[in-house]
Amino acid sequence: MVVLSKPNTEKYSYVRNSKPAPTFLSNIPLVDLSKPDAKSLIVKACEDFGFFKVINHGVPMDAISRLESEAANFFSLPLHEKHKAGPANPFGYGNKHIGRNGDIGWVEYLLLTADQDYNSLKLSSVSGRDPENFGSALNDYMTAVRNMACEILDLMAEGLNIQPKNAFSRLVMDKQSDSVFRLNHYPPCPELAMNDGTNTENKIGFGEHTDPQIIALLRSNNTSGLQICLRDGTWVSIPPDQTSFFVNVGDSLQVMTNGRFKSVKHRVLANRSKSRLSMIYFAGPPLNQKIAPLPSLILTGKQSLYKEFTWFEYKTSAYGTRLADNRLCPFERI
Ligand code: GA4
Repeated sequence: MVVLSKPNTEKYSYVRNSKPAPTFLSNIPLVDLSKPDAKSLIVKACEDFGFFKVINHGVPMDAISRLESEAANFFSLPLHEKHKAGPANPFGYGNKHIGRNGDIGWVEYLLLTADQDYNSLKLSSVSGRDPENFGSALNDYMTAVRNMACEILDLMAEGLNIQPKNAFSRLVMDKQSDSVFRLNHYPPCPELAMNDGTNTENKIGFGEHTDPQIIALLRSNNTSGLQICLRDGTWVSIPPDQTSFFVNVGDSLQVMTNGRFKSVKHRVLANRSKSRLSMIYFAGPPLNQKIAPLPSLILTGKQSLYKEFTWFEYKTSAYGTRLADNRLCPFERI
């Protein structure tokens, strides 16, 4: 079992449950990508929740399992080996510290750029087993998950009646796309295991935030922890499903749809007995891409809710924030 170093010396955040048992969301929007109603269901889910679950996603289970096994192997290495992947500044191995502004979570992670050939990656040399396996698992997974992201974005554009159909997906397919990939490992939290069941506090694995990019595609093992915030402010737990993907609307898509889709606030709580492993692909535009509401989505008589900015400007500003901050604030028109 991997235990994060010095768990008690850092200022972790806790949340108190309103009820002792977590509220599981039973009506998570479910999109079957092989069905003709996928596009309308995606639009509805993005309007109501900024979040949905995808089945028949086309990412081979074999690619997922290979990457999961390589990632588990990486996280089981001694700390000094993991640090060989370099500090997560911005890309590399990180432990507890998230971002640059003091956020702390019960998590260790690998942050990588998503558009690269992983076979030549430095971390191949620290993977412990055959170094080529990690690289090739990353390459295969990334190709499949990028294709899924583009399929979803094309369906979204169709559902919104946007021309051309690839208005969103072309940003992700662009050679300069600034997409990011993250492997998160949440070890079991011994402190929670000590409680007698009456403790209604939960330790934060990854604090509440919205994702800055267009969409994020998350796949996890069978350990719970993910929660989303509903429009009325209630936090609900999302039952894990290792064969499906969960999709989040990001801040950039909120802007491009002029607020019709809302980026979803989400967080991860530490688990008392099981480790959670998640892999998240953040589909982002090129740095020089102008992010603005698509003209056809500014309703007649309405105005753009946002000032114009580039993804580089937004990202630079985002990196100066804390996780829970509203990062779109400086770009809103008053
Ligand atoms: C949240 C989504 C992605 O995990 C991430 C995160 C990034 C980081 O871990 O470096 C940020 C966070 C995320 C938003 C605000 C800033 C930047 C940590 C942080 C406090 C990789 C991303 O793109 O934005």
